[in-house]
Amino acid sequence: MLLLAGADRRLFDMGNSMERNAIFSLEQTAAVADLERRLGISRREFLRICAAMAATMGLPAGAEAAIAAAVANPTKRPSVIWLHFQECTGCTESLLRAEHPTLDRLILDVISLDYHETLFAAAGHQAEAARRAAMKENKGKYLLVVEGAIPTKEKGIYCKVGGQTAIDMLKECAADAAAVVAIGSCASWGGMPSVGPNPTGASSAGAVLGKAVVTIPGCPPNPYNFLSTVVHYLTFGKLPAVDHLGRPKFAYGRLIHENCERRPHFDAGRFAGEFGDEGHRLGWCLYKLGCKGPETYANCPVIGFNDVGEVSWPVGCGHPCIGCTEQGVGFTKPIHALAELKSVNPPLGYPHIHEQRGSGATIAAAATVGVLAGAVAGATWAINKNLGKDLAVDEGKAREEAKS
Ligand code: FSX
Ligand code: SF4
Ligand code: F3S
Repeated sequence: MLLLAGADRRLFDMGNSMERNAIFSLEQTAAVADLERRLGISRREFLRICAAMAATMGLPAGAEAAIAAAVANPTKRPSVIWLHFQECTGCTESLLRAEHPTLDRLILDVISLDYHETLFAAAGHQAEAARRAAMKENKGKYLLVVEGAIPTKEKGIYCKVGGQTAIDMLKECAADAAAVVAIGSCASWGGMPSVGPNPTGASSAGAVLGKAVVTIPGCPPNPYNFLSTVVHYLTFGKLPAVDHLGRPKFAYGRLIHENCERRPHFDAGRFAGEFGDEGHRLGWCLYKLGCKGPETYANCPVIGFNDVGEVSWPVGCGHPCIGCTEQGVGFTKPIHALAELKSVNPPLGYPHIHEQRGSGATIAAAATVGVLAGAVAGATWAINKNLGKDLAVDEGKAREEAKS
């Protein structure tokens, strides 16, 4: 997993030995031993996941230990009420289908999931009674997670659960919640159901509540971003810093285009012209196939999806980004339309002049740009990812030069 590779490095690189000792001494505690039993993962793997989350969120060194201590403590689990409205349930599916065997277990371990329509064994009045009981018991303390858009036309009759409209249920549940998290593009900004002609008046959780909520857009969103957000809340008692759209900055602070492994091809003018052509097979930039990476804010290239290696995200697999996180782009602009180039920020690193694959980054360039732009996690990842390739290219070149 990309994240875990970065986490190993983070654990190894922790400059301060006190910080290193803090996290490694946790390894011996009963709480972590118990977690090992509950989740069926090794202590070391658990600590690596905590380090990965700290790196993803761009937290300072030492945060790993705080995260590990909070996650290992089962008494701290926040109650979560999870609502489903107008959607495909892909948000929950992506969370449960995470290939890494620990991710779904970890998410379900760090929260107390007290109401979730698709995962509940209970049904009907029993389920609704459980929701109300959990809300009463955890008044003012539970996290409300909203998945799916909320239809607002005709007083909301297009979506009812237990005889209650989505509008009423959302308002009732939000009234006593400590925080509201909209998961997926549907709940974040309306998503696919809200794109014209929108016969049901599908709207976002924030618009229906008339207040800002934390949003984790994506169709589906990356479960790591949800997990990291919840773990931040669990560890520090507050949600992570967000942008003007309520998106955690650690995940949506940069354009996909800024971290894309194909960016050097973009800069060098090497584009795939059509699916299956030579440029496409060589892994060149997908801009001319309609890639929306230049106008989409998300960390997909940095953390990838699931556990299948470096290319586990749309562009990595050879498909243009459709901008699923971004209102006005995803499901709105035609897939083949050229993206708007939002910024001329340089990428996190440049390929060497001799390099044909265009995947390299010098440590200095990546680190400098990363630190300056506050994207240490992305830069670290870019260095880790490109370093091996760079070295391989450099070594190959050196061998050739030695021969001649
Ligand atoms: Fe589906 Fe979620 Fe898309 Fe929407 O994800 S994956 S339609 S964002 O609300 O279930
Ligand atoms: Fe990557 Fe797309 Fe940008 Fe090309 S246009 S560099 S494929 S994000
Ligand atoms: Fe969505 Fe684009 Fe990421 S389509 S999953 S924002 S690469």
